[in-house]
Parts: sequence; structure tokens; C-alpha cells
Amino acid sequence: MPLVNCEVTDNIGFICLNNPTKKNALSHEMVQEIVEALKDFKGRKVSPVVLRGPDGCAVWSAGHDIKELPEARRDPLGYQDSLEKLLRAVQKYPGPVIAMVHGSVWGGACDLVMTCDIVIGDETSSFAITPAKLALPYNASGILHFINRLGLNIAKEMFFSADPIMAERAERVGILNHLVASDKLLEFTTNMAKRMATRSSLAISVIKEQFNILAGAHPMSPDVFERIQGLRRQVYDSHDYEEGVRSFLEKRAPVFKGE
Ligand code: LCV
Repeated sequence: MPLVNCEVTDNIGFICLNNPTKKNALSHEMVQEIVEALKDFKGRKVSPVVLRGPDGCAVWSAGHDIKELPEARRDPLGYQDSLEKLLRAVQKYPGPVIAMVHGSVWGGACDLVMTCDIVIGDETSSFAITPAKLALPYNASGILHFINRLGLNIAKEMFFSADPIMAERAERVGILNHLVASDKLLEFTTNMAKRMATRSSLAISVIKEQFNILAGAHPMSPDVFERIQGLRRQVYDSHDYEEGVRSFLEKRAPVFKGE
């Protein structure tokens, strides 16, 4: 029995979490199926992707599968943890990943939703980050997701209280891009995805990667610095850069060639 149901409509990919008995807990197995689906969609140049729960689900996802958390004295959210692999797969997907939320979102699933590019929820949606409930040390990249999205005070309140933020406030503080009535949620989300699907997928994929680099660029690690320098070097080594400077000095319009 698959743990996620996938379909493509009008080149929009839908991934539906489907393990209601375990409240869509993000087990290794479920994460593997989501990552495989993203790989398949990427190969088929499907974009955008909508990540959703089943119709009418009370719980969108209960977060990391607690039963799979390592015993004490091992990093419970290391780089190779399946949840972390899933977050990176969403960040790296070369197109918008939209979280469509009906129901409650817990723990690592809240980080997953916050890692998606756009979040659209209805009046039943709520969001809680819960390491404080498990006496679990969250990781730096996860905390950065919340700071980038919400600012320090809301992020601290969420981590320190582990209380769910309900739909209305979730829109106010920036977790939700849009709060939509539940009977309009799929139509609204699909229409937004359809509009994005008419834009340049090349431009969107490069702009998304720039967001990834810049959002993760503080503090600037050597790897990030060198990657940004490499991108900038492609421009300042180009004919167009020379042409831009020369045309200004010769008081004429530049003739750019895109190289
Ligand atoms: C495995 C589960 C889970 C689950 N794992 O239904 O953010 S961090 O750092 O904490 C990170 C490490 C993380 O994500 O940790 C997980 C954080 N998640 C939570 O704290 C939510 C835990 N779940 C719940 O609070 C309740 O299950 C909710 C409120 C989601 C739903 O409550 P409800 O009464 O509707 P049950 O609790 O009865 O759950 C139904 C089945 O799903 C399992 C749970 O053990 C139960 O399994 P059994 O039927 O075998 O007893 N389940 C729920 N959440 N995260 N398994």
C-alpha cells in the first residue's frame, strides 16, 4: 500500500500523504516515497508540485516518526536523517513546491511546510514545532527556516511553547501565504499553480536557487561564498560586461549578446 498517492494534471504534480492510521507521520518509508516522486516529477519537467494531505484529514502530518528517532546520545536530526533529506529535496526541486494544508501540522512536518515555497491553508490548518515536547535539540538549518520565515520572536514562541498556531494567526505571522475556505482550497491552490506553470520554468528554477543561496547565506560559509563567486564570475568574465562598460564610456546604447 503506497504511503503517498501521486498524480500529474496539466503538468502540475500532486503528492498526497496517505498514511492516516499513523497520522501521516514522516517515516523513513514515507519520506523515501516523497523523494522518489519528486525525482520522477523532475525528470518529467513537472512544475509546480503540490504537497497535500487526504481530503478531510484532521492531521496533515504528525511530523517525524517518533518511533524512528534514535536512542539517546545520537543526533536525532543529523544531516543524513530522512526528514533532513526530504527538506533538502524540496529546497532543491527546480520549481515551486506548494504546501496545501487542511488539518494540523506537527514538528518536522511544520519544518517541511515552512521549507515549501508557498503555503496555502484553510480554517482547519494549525502549525506546531515540538522539539521542546520531546526534549530534543532541533538543528541549525531547521531553526533558520523559522527565523527566515517568521522573525525571531514568533520563531522563539513556537519553539519554546510548542503550542499550535491556528489558521488565522498563521496567516498573520507569515506561515500561510493565503488562508482560504476549505471548500475553495483545492481550486485556489490549483489556479495559482496553473498561473505559475505558464511562467518561464528556467527563470523560476534559477531564481529559486538564488533564494536558497541567499536565505542560507548567513553566516556565509566558504562553500556558499565560492558558489556565489562562481556565479558572479560568469558575468564579469563575459562580453556583455565589457560591452556594458565600453558603451557607457562611448556614450552609446549597449549591444548585449547574452554571453
Ligand atoms: C509516530 C505517530 C505520531 C508520530 N510518530 O491520534 O519537531 S520535533 O523536533 O519534535 C521532531 C523530532 C518531530 O517531528 O517529532 C514528532 C512531533 N510530533 C508530535 O508531537 C505529534 C505527536 N502526535 C500527536 O500529538 C497525536 O498523534 C496527534 C495530535 C497528531 C493526533 O492525535 P490523535 O488522538 O488523533 P493518536 O495520537 O491516537 O495517533 C494515532 C496513531 O498514530 C501514531 C500514534 O502513535 C497512534 O499509533 P497507534 O494507533 O499505533 O497507537 N502517531 C501519531 N503521531 N509523530 N507515530
